[in-house]
Amino acid sequence: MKYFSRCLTLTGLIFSVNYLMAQNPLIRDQFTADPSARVFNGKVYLYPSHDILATPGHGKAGWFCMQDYHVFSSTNLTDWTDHGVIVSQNKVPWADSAAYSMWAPDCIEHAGKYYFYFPAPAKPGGARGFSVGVAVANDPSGPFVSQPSPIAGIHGIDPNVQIDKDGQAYIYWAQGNLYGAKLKANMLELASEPVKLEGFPDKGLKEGPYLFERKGIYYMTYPHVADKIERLEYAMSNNPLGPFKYAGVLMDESASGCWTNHQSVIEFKNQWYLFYHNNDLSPNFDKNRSVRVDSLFFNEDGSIRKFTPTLRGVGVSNATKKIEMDRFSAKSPSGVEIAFLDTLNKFKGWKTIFEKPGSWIKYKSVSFDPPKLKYLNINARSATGGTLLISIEGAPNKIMAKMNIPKGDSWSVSKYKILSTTSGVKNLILQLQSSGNLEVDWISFE
Ligand code: FUB
Repeated sequence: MKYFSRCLTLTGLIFSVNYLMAQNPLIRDQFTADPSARVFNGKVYLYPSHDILATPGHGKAGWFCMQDYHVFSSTNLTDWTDHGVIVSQNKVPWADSAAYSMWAPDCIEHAGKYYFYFPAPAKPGGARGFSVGVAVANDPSGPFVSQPSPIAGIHGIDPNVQIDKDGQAYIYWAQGNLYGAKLKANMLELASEPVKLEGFPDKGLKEGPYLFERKGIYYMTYPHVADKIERLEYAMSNNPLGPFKYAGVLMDESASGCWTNHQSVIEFKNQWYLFYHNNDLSPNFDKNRSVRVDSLFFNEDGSIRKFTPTLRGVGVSNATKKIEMDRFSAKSPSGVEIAFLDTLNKFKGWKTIFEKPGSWIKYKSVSFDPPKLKYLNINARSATGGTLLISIEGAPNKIMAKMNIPKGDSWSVSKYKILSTTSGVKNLILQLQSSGNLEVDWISFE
């Protein structure tokens, strides 16, 4: 896990602020799902669900279990700050504090205030099923104060709120199908009767609506169970409440078999991004999920290019920080495996295992700033001993460093002299030159 934290003491309260540095998944010290990403004041804010494992008396074993929400922020999509808990089930006046069902949320800014929308079951005696509540803050990272009651007229999950160019706010939610309504200017009450949104496949569960507008087109994105598990689809319209026209599959069912997916789309510094989730840190239990982000691209006609999830994710990695080659951009078809560093504590992350001479792994977009770095550090171990080479894509014969990893059981950090210095943003290739079995945790330059 690559993060450090500090504690701030303010009027007797302890606020913990964690700084996380990661590719996909983005957050590595807890489970995160259902990402709603937003750009506020030039920063990206991430409002995910917070999956935990149910324990006796706390949630239902084998099912989704969530008791609160954190918010994270980033200026570069690579380094994320955890601002801590913003809303929890025992601080919402109307919510059942024994339900552990704080499902997919959203947040939006209106007139200088931040409105956080979240689904939760009401206290016994209240509405059945899920209601949608609102908590309000003066800052995107909180503190958020929950409204005394949920929004009247909404029964369902996965709220999503968008404000149109004319200032009219819309709220969307799911209850098997997708629904929408106008919101009043106070952002707390419906201004129109809910309507079932039209234009989506009739069969199969649809949930997680997330609407965005680009060049006058309203894109409704949503997870849909077309076969056995969810995939991401989208539909287009020239009206925020539709009717929509089904436009295709955005992202296929996950290769890992994670049953759910859930998305949000933002434009940040002239690039579009899709946030989604997978079960990277919990391969055997898909209700403990992790948020990811990758770039999203549009075709000339406004349709969205089908999306391929990656481990490398987005952003430029600085060469002087720890680079995890296991979050690779590409690798040789055989001879390289990715595995957990510690199967008993998956939050420790992954390692790359090289097993075949010539096998390689590529990691894109590393910034050599300052340029002409002189040394490479590698945290590695090898049961056999062996030699690794590192080079820059496009210059295979110009070896940056040759690393003779000695035989041994323990992880150790070794320093090697750079043979050929570089500058700018480069794609790195790490390759096993010799035979043997070599494991690499991270590399960094100095
Ligand atoms: O996280 C609980 C539920 O799983 C969400 O509300 C759905 O969108 C699905 O991701």
